[in-house]
Amino acid sequence: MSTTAHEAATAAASGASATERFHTDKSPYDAVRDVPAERVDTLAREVLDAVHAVVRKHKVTYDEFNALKAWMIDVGEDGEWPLFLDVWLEHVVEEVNTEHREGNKGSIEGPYYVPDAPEQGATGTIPMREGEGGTPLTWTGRVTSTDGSALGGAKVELWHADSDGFYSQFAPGIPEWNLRGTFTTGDDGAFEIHTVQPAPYQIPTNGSCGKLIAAAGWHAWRPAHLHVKVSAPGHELLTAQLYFPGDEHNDDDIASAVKPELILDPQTQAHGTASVAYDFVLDPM
Ligand code: MBD
Ligand code: FE
Repeated sequence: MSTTAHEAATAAASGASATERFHTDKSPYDAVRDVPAERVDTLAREVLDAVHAVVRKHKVTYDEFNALKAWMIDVGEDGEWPLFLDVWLEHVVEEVNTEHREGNKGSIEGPYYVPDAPEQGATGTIPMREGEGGTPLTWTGRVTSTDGSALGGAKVELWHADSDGFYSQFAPGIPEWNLRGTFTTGDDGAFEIHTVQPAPYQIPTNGSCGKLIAAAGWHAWRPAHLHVKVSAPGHELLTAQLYFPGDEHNDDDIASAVKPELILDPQTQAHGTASVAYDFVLDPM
């Protein structure tokens, strides 16, 4: 895919927007203020030990060390630390924090979640533009607890890229809440969501993460995906992504965030639309 001027501007902006968003939505230092020094010491020391081992093993040169410094400065200036960490680290953090669960498998949040997307009820259409691109998709499902009981009033927050691979609030010229909505299950735990299928997604290639990808000879693709957060009182928050069968990047995701349990089985309907059933099972706290 060639990169047009519009796409370049968009990609550069999305990294910096993710940094701004992180500063406004999260209080990361509040969250870690109570981490004991002993724990910080262990983690920081073992990370450094692991890096030292790589330097020794590969006899890293001063040119390489200075290239790393320059690149890390760029990542900060580009605002791409959220992107870098979510693409190359978050999947393991997600893994170790959810391995006890009996309910649904989850996946990483990524850099583009925004809380408080507009409420659409149990059955509704996600906010979208007139003539929004992409195959229309009807998704029916239920939210239950691990004991099988229906979770009425559960929230299903859905956000995803448009058919050009862009996220509202992180790319210019898209209405604020486009393809972002909050659905609330009925008493039976059921929901019905109308949206469009997103396109495969290329992480921004013109910033410092893109420089790393190009320098290493990697690719920048994620398979097409729907992001969700599913929550209900007394239950652990589920953050997940859902994927589409046959996507060539399901086995080769730059963010390593695909699990077989998260691949949908959509059925093509008359008029080329698609429908899919996918339920969520939440673990009690
Ligand atoms: C995305 O859309 C995404 O979901 C992740 C994990 C990283 C970069 C862009
Ligand atoms: Fe995404």
